[in-house]
Amino acid sequence: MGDAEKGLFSVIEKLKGKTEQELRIVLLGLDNAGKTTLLKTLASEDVNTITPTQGFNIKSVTTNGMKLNVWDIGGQRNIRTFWKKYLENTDLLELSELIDEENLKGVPILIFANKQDLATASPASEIAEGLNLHTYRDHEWQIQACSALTGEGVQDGMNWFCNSIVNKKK
Ligand SMILES: Nc1nc2c(ncn2[C@@H]2O[C@H](COP(=O)(O)OP(=O)(O)OP(=O)(O)O)[C@@H](O)[C@H]2O)c(=O)[nH]1
Ligand SMILES: [Mg+2]
Repeated sequence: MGDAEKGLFSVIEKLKGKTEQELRIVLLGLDNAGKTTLLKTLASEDVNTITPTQGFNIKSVTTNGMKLNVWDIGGQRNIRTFWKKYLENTDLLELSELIDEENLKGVPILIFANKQDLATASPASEIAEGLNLHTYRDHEWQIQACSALTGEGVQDGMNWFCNSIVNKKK
């Protein structure tokens, strides 16, 4: 392929928005849960100047040889009605409420039990029980204790996700 063709090829791939190793992740959760902090930690950015998200943020991060396009959608009540709009072609969803969405068939679910650096944080096991995760039969799921602020547990969660995608493709 010549340079011009390569350039065109990469533009087409970008327009298609998805190559084999490029995945789309949607991060959902209540306001103040720490989604934007998590996203910034994943992207190795400063987490000290974050304000509530009024719409959404998108960042691309590369991990485990995969390009992850992560959508971080504001969790305030008035924004939650728009969540479903973001769910087409999604490779990962965080949040149980939308589990039966047709667009999310077979999508693995990773739940971050965030803020574990706080003494008052609920343990992951309690959250798993509260969300009835054991009743989910149609999605692979995992709960990961983490602190988006310190980064602890964040990479473990992403490793699980990347492995589950790789295993699905086998
Ligand atoms: N102690 C502690 N605080 C955290 C952690 N993650 C986020 N926070 C704090 O929680 C607050 C809310 O974090 P955000 O990342 O803005 O939360 P969000 O889920 O994006 O909120 P919305 O955009 O409103 O949906 C901020 O003050 C963060 O510093 C964590 O792991 N530990
Ligand atoms: Mg936010």
